[in-house]
Amino acid sequence: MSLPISELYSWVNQLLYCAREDLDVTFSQIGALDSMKILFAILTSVFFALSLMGAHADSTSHDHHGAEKHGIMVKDLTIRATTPQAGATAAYAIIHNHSHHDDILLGASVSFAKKTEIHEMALVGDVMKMRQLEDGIAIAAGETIALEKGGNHIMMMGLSAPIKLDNTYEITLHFKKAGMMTLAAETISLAGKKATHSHQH
Ligand SMILES: [Cu+2]
Repeated sequence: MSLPISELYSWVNQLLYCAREDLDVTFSQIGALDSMKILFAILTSVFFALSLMGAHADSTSHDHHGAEKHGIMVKDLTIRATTPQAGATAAYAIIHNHSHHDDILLGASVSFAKKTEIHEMALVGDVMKMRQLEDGIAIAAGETIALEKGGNHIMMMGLSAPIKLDNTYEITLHFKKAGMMTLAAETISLAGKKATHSHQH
């Protein structure tokens, strides 16, 4: 969108003409100073609108297992390799809300599992159990959340095949404001598995 100044100025004059018709004031009563003020106000709002359009442009950038969209930065997306028998696995990431408004990680989806959920770990009696976070995970403006071993995580159940170290897996994260983000996850080994929960769904 670009409007020549002359066009804007004739638009302002048109507005002033209408104002004169409606309010029965003469052009000279409105005065050159006021018309300059109106022109300045219009130019300001045009530039403001343009800068908003720029800020909200879909500026998705990709790097290694990370991406940014609408100010949501995802880093270190990893998925855990499985044994041939395992029917489920977990994925982890660091998510930073770089934007000026709160967002929510509503869920995730993958093509290689029947069901993908956001889980939390909770102490039930003296046993750590995981359960679904139905409302997702809120990420306030400026806040960083970690999906990590022993904490909140992305859970994929009903795997169509074991997760292998040398394969690449794409995970789509669903954010309330930022929308969908699809990233390639780094596959991590089963080593250190004792730090994770048992998969009993
Ligand atoms: Cu889980």
